[in-house]
Amino acid sequence: MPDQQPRRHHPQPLGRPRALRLGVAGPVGTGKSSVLATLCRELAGELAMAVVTNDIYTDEDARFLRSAGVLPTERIRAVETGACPHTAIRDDVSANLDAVEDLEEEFGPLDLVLVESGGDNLTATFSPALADAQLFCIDVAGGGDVARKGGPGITGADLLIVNKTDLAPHVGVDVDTMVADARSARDGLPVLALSQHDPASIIELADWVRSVLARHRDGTHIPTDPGPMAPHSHAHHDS
Ligand SMILES: Nc1nc2c(ncn2[C@@H]2O[C@H](COP(=O)(O)OP(=O)(O)OP(=O)(O)O)[C@@H](O)[C@H]2O)c(=O)[nH]1
Ligand SMILES: [Mg+2]
Repeated sequence: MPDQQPRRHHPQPLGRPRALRLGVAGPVGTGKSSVLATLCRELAGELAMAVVTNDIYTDEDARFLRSAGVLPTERIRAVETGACPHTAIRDDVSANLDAVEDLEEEFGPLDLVLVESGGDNLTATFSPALADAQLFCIDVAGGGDVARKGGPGITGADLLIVNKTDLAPHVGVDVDTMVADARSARDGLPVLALSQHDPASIIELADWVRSVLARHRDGTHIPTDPGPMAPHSHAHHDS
């Protein structure tokens, strides 16, 4: 039986909007959890934060973040989607919304809740019902032509990260070309070349989040939908 409980709504203190919910999506292994860990390291000293991770069958991402020691462990919740990762961030976001609201109730008022999507393909995006803003991660190790392949995350996410730029020389990718390709696919939306080994890029990432949070607070940030994934079907195995 699906849970029929009515959705709970937790009032915020007067004059304070609820936490900014920032989604992080992108293909498997592109560095989403590392981006979350970095944002916690950079921002937890100034913002009240919590994290929700999504894995298909495990809570591996949550365990990675807990062991990184970047936030108190109880502020990191795992949603086990048990299905295509995009389903839980796009089609039926109730498990994720419950996790976010539970964290807000227990530890609120919060400033920022980060939600990591399970690693999927190039077409997964967050529903605006779950994420106020979303960033999409691709990495140089996936090949220099990934940025040209498009898809709603690459073209429409609030921020596109071209990640692991430190690896570019080792995989024969020219970062400037990859970033230029990404920019031309995005019609003016921002692109960030990021590496865990490049402190300046980490500062830019944290500043971007601060700027979205400021716009969320003053009411000028309008959540936008990068668009749905391509039509697809799920195989059903009854036996
Ligand atoms: N060289 C390099 N490696 C990185 C960087 N960021 C992440 N990695 C490595 O890339 C691998 C995958 O990183 P994760 O952060 O787990 O990636 P993910 O997207 O969360 O992976 P899934 O949740 O499994 O889809 C790990 O071995 C990280 O250490 C980076 O900037 N440079
Ligand atoms: Mg991860």
